[in-house]
Amino acid sequence: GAATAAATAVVGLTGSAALAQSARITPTATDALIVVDVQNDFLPGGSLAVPRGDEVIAPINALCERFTHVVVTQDWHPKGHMSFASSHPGKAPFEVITVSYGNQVLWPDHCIQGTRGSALSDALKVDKAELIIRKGYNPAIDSYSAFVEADRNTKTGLASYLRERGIRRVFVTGLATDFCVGWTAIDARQAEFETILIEDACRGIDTGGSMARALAGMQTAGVVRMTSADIA
Ligand code: VGL
Ligand code: ZN
Repeated sequence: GAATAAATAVVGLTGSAALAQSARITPTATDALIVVDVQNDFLPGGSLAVPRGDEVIAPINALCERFTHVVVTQDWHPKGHMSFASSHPGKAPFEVITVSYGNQVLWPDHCIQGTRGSALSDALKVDKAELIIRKGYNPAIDSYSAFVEADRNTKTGLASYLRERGIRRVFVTGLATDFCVGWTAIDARQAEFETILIEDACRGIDTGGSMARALAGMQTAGVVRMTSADIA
């Protein structure tokens, strides 16, 4: 029906998977909202614009009011970063290459430290955020996840930060579902946080089957899917 179609449009689900059961949750002091990469370059007009990426802003702003603890992430690359196609002569954006830690998608230049494109959207109202964690600053390693860089070894410190602050459950939102949001959610599970993906507060890029892979990976990792209507 229409509800299923809407859910499918958001995260690319089909059939009964889109109707995964959920119960209402009231955020407590041991919960954190994680707002991933709502930066100008990932929004309409940006260099790596996520389709309908701007649609995450209203639900995230509303969620922010309901949570005591809010953490924001920023993709934060130096000029000439290895994830940029422009750093690999003859390569084009969205091609995939093999690097020391496995496959690397090549991207248009984006989120270069200190540029307008790397700034959080002006429309994002997350003033109460207690931490802004930056990632992807290592010139030779990409980092989709806010917990562990793409070498799957270098930690950002976020898990320890959250644990020291008594957080046990995280709610993940932002851009893009199939890259930074998905990897962040999977690594949150890896670090033993209860993890909820808020579907209407995410949008994906979907290149080379990335959306299906990310959703399967999240399911395997035990990420629960809800919508912001489930957060009372
Ligand atoms: C992202 C591609 C490259 C993201 C970051 O925020 O999902 N995607 N860098
Ligand atoms: Zn990036």
